[in-house]
Amino acid sequence: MKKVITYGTFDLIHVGHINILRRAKEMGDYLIVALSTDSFNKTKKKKAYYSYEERKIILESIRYVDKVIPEKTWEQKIEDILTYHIDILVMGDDWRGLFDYLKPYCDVIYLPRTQHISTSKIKDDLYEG
Ligand code: C2G
Repeated sequence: MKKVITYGTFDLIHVGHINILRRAKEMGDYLIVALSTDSFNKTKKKKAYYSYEERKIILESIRYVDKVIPEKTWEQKIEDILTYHIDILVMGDDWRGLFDYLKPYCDVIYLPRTQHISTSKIKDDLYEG
């Protein structure tokens, strides 16, 4: 069984998130999403609209997602890859190169981001009313 992992905040789920989850799942048989906790979001200077628990419920309802684990630190990725026997790490290409240090442990693939959509764009568009 080929196991894939991806990391993120996944707040206000949108088509860009679904596209990365679908493509990540298509690369294997089992997809784990390491979901940024509310406190880890603080270190990322992000404030999610939905709490970790709400974002977890939403992700677990998506057909491509097989398991959701908490992302608490930048440093947990090697341990996650070893613990869950991960074959492929998939991220959007805004992260290109930043996870290459994981190549000794698993394949690292960066996929093109979905254009013209982001959680911050949604917030900005709503704010403009
Ligand atoms: N994404 C995408 N297209 C978009 C928006 C997001 O492909 N239009 C991808 C991102 O590249 C990322 C994933 O969706 O791979 C989740 O995006 P975020 O929730 O913004 O996650 P991020 O803050 O990038 O967290 O340790 C890694 C970090 O936790 C990644």
